[in-house]
Amino acid sequence: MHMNKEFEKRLNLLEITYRQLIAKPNEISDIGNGVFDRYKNPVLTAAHTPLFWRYDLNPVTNPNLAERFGINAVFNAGAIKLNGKYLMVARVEGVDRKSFFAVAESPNGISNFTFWEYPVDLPETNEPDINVYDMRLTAHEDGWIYGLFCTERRDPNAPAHDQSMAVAACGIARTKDLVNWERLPDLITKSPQQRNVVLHPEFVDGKYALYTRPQDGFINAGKGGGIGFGFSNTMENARIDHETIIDNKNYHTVYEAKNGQGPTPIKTEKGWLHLAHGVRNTAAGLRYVLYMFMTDLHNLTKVLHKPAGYFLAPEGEERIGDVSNVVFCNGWIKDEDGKVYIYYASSDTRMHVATSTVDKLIDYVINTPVDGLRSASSVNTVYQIIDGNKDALSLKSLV
Ligand code: M1P
Repeated sequence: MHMNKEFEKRLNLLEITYRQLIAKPNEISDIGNGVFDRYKNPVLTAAHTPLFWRYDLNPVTNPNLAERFGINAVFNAGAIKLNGKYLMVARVEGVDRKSFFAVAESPNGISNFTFWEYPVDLPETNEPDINVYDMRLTAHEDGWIYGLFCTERRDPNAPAHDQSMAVAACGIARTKDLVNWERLPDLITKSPQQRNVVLHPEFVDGKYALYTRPQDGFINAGKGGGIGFGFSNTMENARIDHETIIDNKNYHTVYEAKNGQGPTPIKTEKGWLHLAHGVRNTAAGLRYVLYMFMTDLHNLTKVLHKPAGYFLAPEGEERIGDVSNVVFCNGWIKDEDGKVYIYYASSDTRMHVATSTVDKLIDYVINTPVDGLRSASSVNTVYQIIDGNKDALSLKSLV
């Protein structure tokens, strides 16, 4: 096959750049806060998608080696460890704004993430999805790996002049290997909008337990917006008749406008560890941060501990992207040794990792002061720490 010089040069450069990116090591970025470590490089970006997805590599049909399928962003990934590999099921968004899912794997969880050859071939229901995104993976005790995601379709009641009104529902698919997926009917609840639905990994009294996020509008929470919880008898025709709000939005907090469950909670000896996102409105638009809480091992609706404020907020380049001032997490992996890999997206653009341990996260959730909901309470908390430190310092001088 004849390749013109320009084509050859361009292909060579593209391949070198891609290989360098995939081979790039990653390291902890700074001293951190004692709870988690951030890393210098994002772990997945649009540039990590294979060249053979984006380019027709045939010099006859594409002599200029022009990009044929542009990728805009890679973000909001579900995560799971399978057969010794750290896997993310990323939301890959094309320049056409449509998202789809694709699996990327890494040998160590912090670098060298490489996409599998093909994106996920997700079956559809009778009502085709317009856009799918934000998959949460749950290895359920029934033996399946479930992927719950948002399926978005135009609001059938939208007037012709409004081309942005949409309905978000929870799509459900299951797999054993992340290659072959079985699509199940969408979740039915009483809420007109559902996003951020997450399957609990264990049965509760023989039922499937799900975290939900009922909303009145597609963007605005309206009367909804908290993290809900409900039961379904089956996942083949999932239906929640009653949702209980276990963690509500709250005035003058980082989850004032709305919130949503992040990844599947992690079971610990002290309770279930939850990571969630909280949203508040500002003059510069919505600000998304991550926060944590812990629920009771036996009563999943009972919040035992909830630190004040955010756990992780956008920093540096994380603050800039397609939807700036956003961090979002729908995937984390707890390793056999207790290390936790938190995969979070910044500004709807790229994926990062932060690492911690189950012990550190338990300590964070239990021992960080709660939100007193008033400035005076915050001052009181600082006073307590200062006074406690006097004792600590005088003890130190005795050592
Ligand atoms: O743009 C920020 C996020 O907005 C939505 O989050 P929520 O469901 O809480 O409203 C989602 O579209 C999410 O994908 C996106 O990252």
